[in-house]
Amino acid sequence: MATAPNSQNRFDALIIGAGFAGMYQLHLLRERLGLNVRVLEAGDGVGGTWYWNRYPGARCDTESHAYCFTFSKDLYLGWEWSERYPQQPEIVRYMNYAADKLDLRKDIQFNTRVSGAEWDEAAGVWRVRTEAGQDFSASFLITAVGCLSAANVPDFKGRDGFKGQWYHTGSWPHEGVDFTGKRVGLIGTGSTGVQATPVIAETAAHLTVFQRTPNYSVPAHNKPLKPEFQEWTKANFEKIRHDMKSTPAGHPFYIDDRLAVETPVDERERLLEAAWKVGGMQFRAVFKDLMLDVDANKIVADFVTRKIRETVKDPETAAKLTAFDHHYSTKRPIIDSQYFEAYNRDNVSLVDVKAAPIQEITPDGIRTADGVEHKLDIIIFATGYDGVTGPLLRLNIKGRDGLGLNQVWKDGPKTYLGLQVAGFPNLFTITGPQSPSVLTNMPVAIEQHAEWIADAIAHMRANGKVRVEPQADVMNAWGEKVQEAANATLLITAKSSWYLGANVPGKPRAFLAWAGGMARYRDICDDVAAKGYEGFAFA
Ligand code: NA7
Repeated sequence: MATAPNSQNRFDALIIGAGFAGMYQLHLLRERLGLNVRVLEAGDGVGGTWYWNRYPGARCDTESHAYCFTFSKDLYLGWEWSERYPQQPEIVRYMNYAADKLDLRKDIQFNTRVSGAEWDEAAGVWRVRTEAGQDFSASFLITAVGCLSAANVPDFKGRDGFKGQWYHTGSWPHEGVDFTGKRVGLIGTGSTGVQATPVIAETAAHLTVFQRTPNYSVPAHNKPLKPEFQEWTKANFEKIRHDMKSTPAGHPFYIDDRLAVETPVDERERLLEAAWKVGGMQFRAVFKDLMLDVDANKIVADFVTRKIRETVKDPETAAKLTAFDHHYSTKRPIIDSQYFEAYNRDNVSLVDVKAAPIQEITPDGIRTADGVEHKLDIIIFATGYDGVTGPLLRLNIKGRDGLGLNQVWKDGPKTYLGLQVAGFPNLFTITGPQSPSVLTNMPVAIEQHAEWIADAIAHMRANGKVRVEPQADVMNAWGEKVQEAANATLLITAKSSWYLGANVPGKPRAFLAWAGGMARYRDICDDVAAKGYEGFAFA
């Protein structure tokens, strides 16, 4: 029986966030289980990360036909993507389409930012507060806050005394920013900086990119989708869905079986050139040993480096852009549209802030350690996020006996399957730390988690259970498996990666995601459920 909502804002389940995760979880709990659910969302619309990330050039790196819900064929067939990689506005339109089609809005409370959540042991409910002072309670609390929603804004000396405007890309003004005639400084060359650079360069008087660590990037080869392709995706929905569920990263393509180290040089070159023409994330599928073997990785890294050097005309700039400190694809792989080409423009320059770090922000710009003051009208922080754990920690979650999540995670995240934490009954974390999350095509990871959570709650209700949390010892065992999975790949070698928490000063170093592949993870979770939710304690 579902609990009737009342004046105390009492629900069966509260979900925080109305991106892909919150939307699907709401749909499942409401339609499949008949629960009374409320979604609390800080923004005034659905979209999650895409609601906030409106910076110039914001675009998804997963191909559009695979960056969407696939739990419903009807939903899939009812939408048509226009480009190979969807731009931010198109994704938000898609999510509004899904929200309408599934009639989700009536159970989402917008403009509501959660400021704290505490488990009430006596009542067996979560008590949730909002910034506006509203109180809610629910048997289940499900976080759907995304992995990249807590902005990392470096606390540079003088930042607030800057006379111009500054923005973080993750909370971009909805009305946009006009760069015409402006001197723009962009700090950061991760996926965001790489996407924004060529677009800003088109209108700014001058764009200065401040690069700390260079990143490899391959061309996205974005293009409008032809009607024949759109028809093909509709006719092949089942196959696309099956492939997305069968591959390690949740994309609808398979990694080649060939080993780079065993492929003759000429053949290797031919394969790399062909993969370069395909571009995008699929480039990495060229060899099976790319992420496993340093020699194989070097073959691909050298190829990408050569391509960048061929593109960038100024040899000094090309050298700075290719002074890599990590193996190819061991930090979040980047795909671009004319990023390196942008450095051939007269109005774009690159400043190496590893050689001369940013010392302060002056009223007129940015001063680097070599004494140069770069005069600017606008500064853009494309400096990334306190990834994966950050969005959860800033919710101020307290479990049994007032135990803070920040205390349990002070040396890095501890979870069981990235889904639950001991001491925090009935709290589920969609795409939480130590689950595949950011190493996969997110909608695939989200659908799997939301379905597993709905099944677990259904199991509890069928068996008269009201509480679930992991047994204390299983978290350590899962943590070891997560570490082993990362150690088996080259991902663990990238010391400056946000996957390891290295980008946020003071953040404990721990590999934040399950690197053993989405398909294998799904099997592990299914197996746990089949064994009566092994490792979970019910009351
Ligand atoms: P990323 O990938 O974390 O990139 C942030 C960039 O900002 C990166 O180049 C950082 O250099 C740079 N950065 C961060 N702090 C500083 C300071 N203090 N000084 C100079 N430069 C700095 O974030 P994105 O937003 O690009 O991408 C996030 C994810 O969104 C992406 O991975 C996709 O999953 C989608 P660093 O490399 O740390 O030296």
